Amino acid sequence: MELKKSLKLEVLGFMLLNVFVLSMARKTLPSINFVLKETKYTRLCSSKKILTVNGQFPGPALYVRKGDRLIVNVHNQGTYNVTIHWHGVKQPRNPWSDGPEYVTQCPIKPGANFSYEIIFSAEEGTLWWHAHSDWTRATVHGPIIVYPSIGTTYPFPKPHAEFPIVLGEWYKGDVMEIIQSALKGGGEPNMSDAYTINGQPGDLYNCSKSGTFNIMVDYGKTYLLRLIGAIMNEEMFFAVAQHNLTVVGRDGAYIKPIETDYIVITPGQTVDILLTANKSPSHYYMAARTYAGSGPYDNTTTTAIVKYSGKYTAPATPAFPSHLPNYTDIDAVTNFTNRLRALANKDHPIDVPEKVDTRLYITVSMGSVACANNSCDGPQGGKLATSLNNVSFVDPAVDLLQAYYRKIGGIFKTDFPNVPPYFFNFTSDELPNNLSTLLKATKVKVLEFNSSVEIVFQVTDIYDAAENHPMHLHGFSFYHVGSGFGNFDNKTDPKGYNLVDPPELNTVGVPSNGWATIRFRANNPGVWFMHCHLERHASWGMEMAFIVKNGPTRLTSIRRPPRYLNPC
Ligand SMILES: *[C@@H]1O[C@H](CO)[C@@H](O)[C@H](O)[C@H]1NC(C)=O
Ligand SMILES: *[C@@H]1O[C@H](CO)[C@@H](O)[C@H](O)[C@H]1NC(C)=O
Ligand SMILES: *[C@@H]1O[C@H](CO)[C@@H](O)[C@H](O)[C@H]1NC(C)=O
Ligand SMILES: *[C@@H]1O[C@H](CO)[C@@H](O)[C@H](O)[C@H]1NC(C)=O
Ligand SMILES: *[C@@H]1O[C@H](CO)[C@@H](O)[C@H](O)[C@H]1NC(C)=O
Ligand SMILES: *[C@@H]1O[C@H](CO)[C@@H](O)[C@H](O)[C@H]1NC(C)=O
Ligand SMILES: *[C@@H]1O[C@H](CO)[C@@H](O)[C@H](O)[C@H]1NC(C)=O
Ligand SMILES: *[C@@H]1O[C@H](CO)[C@@H](O)[C@H](O)[C@H]1NC(C)=O
Ligand SMILES: *[C@@H]1O[C@H](CO)[C@@H](O)[C@H](O)[C@H]1NC(C)=O
Ligand SMILES: *[C@@H]1O[C@H](CO)[C@@H](O)[C@H](O)[C@H]1NC(C)=O
Ligand SMILES: *[C@@H]1O[C@H](CO)[C@@H](O)[C@H](O)[C@H]1NC(C)=O
Ligand SMILES: *[C@@H]1O[C@H](CO)[C@@H](O)[C@H](O)[C@H]1NC(C)=O
Ligand SMILES: [Cu+2]
Repeated sequence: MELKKSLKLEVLGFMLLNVFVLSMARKTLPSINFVLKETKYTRLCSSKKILTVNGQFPGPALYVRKGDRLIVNVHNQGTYNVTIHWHGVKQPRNPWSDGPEYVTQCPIKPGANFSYEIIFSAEEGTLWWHAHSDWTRATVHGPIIVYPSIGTTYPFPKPHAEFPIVLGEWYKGDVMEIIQSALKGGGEPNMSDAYTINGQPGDLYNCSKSGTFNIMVDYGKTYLLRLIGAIMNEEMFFAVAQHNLTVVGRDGAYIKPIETDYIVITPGQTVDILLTANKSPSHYYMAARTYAGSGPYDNTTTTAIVKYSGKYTAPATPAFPSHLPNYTDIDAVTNFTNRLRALANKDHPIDVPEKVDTRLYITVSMGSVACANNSCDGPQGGKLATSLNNVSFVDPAVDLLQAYYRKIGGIFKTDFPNVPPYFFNFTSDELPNNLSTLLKATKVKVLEFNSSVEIVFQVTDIYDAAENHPMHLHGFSFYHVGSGFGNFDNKTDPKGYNLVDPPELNTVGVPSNGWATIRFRANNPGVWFMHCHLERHASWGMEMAFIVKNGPTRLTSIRRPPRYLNPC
């Protein structure tokens, strides 16, 4: 079959690379180019160069159908190392194209290239792609829209039209400098200066009015908003003035519809929302602001406008969503999260492991490392760090996948602990600082092929880290079977698990001062990263990787590597 042309369409402010792929046997896969380059953008009254894909911010949307495959040729014409991750795409047997640097590949250096083969399988709904190298993802990201396969349709009435809504974060400074200088000094990185909806901060910031993103709607019609959490460091609340929202999907899987007047989205998550235009024709703001724990946060609010078609006098200022929860409204987070249920019907069955082969209890912690003469900017003059079960991930010299596949010794250890090395009252208000020391190392957990795995994430309150940690697993989706506050109790808490219709996710918000349990079947051989999707936490080491062993046959084993791999 011949290469499908990349149709360029200007739709909704996105240059869409339209890659509808035919689901049939083929010799040549459809392919498109991603050219990474520095591009000048003006926001908040100032201009700067940002790293983009094909000059676009947010980057181009990929449109596919369930089960498709496609090639993305990435050419790095920028000045930083880069890799691209296809967030939420399971990539069966194909960790080679997953993307996290030093985990499944070495970086694509400036001037170099790499071809990713993206293999879709069970995913249906909204996903996204983003850079997975330092903080380049701040500007290098875009939607992935997975339509139902031919002959099937949505489990809800077909929407009249759809809009990707990418929530992002804008820094006046250079993002790479911000994280590099924070890592050097040991303190917190600079806060962002704005949040964005499809690249635009909106009317509540200076110099933004002309560029505010808007959607046109017809009275009586229903629209699908595909909300993407491309934010760097904060969870967000989102709402539309005077309109209720019906949530129908999360992370590329359907859920039982929920009617709500606000939603919560963490970095890494996606939410599919139906919006019915049934209010008086006018202009209405959609708005997003952060749910923040302790500490300083960017308290600005990003907006876009829902505009009804037809003749009417629009207000000078659109109505603002009065139900948008306030910054510290933890009940609003819990109430929303606890309502999510997998659709779990005949056409969209789920398969929650009931028996568990491998159980992990993982503490999610802040911490620090000592600095000569206590001269750094972190607590007690040390450097801020983070850990999972007290291990703070250190990038290896060669990517883990290559080291594993080619049996290169000395790159990683396989003794990532199954339980925290030390039990204490993890969520106590007063934790001694001597708990904050952690171990810097490159450790993985090896899983037997097809074993069923349960992970309980337990947040600790070291350094009073009252934050929700969005934990993201590559290579799988998992079932979120339960969560709660305080210390996980392994006798009573499992009794409350939902094993009937838990939501199927790739990123779970672990509540601050609490825990969350996930289950999945390790049926995808490869090397798969797991990390907090708050970018500063990941930079400080809140990361680990699984190695899932091959199964008994060729079709249950890792595919052969692509012909060209970037060297380290
Ligand atoms: C990609 O990089 C390889 C290795 O440097 C090179 O051989 C190849 O020509 C490059 N391809 C393109 C399209 O630039
Ligand atoms: C961080 O913020 C401080 C204070 O506004 C500023 O002086 C500094 O240049 C910023 N750092 C970077 C890397 O942008
Ligand atoms: C916008 O600019 C004005 C005038 O320079 C300033 O007083 C105001 O604080 C700015 N507002 C924001 C949100 O930055
Ligand atoms: C909107 O949803 C909320 C939460 O489910 C509900 O309490 C409220 O009645 C709904 N409002 C309208 C106008 O339907
Ligand atoms: C936002 O934070 C700034 C300090 O960074 C503070 O001056 C301002 O009052 C805060 N605004 C709101 C609405 O909380
Ligand atoms: C929202 O939260 C901020 C910070 O906690 C507080 O200062 C403000 O009064 C709150 N606003 C409302 C409307 O509750
Ligand atoms: C959360 O739910 C509880 C119990 O239903 C209710 O009392 C509370 O008002 C809700 N809070 C928010 C912020 O929705
Ligand atoms: C630490 O302090 C000692 C004595 O004041 C000094 O000699 C040494 O150079 C300092 N080291 C660093 C890394 O600043
Ligand atoms: C753990 O600490 C919390 C908060 O300080 C406290 O409420 C709880 O009782 C403690 N649990 C135990 C078992 O001591
Ligand atoms: C973490 O590991 C470090 C280094 O091995 C050790 O000193 C510390 O006590 C451990 N902390 C906890 C909370 O397990
Ligand atoms: C349950 O937790 C306790 C510590 O709170 C631990 O000693 C025990 O081994 C755990 N049991 C299981 C089955 O994991
Ligand atoms: C870019 O990647 C190469 C290969 O791993 C590495 O040697 C180099 O240090 C990286 N550059 C930066 C700035 O991280
Ligand atoms: Cu985190």
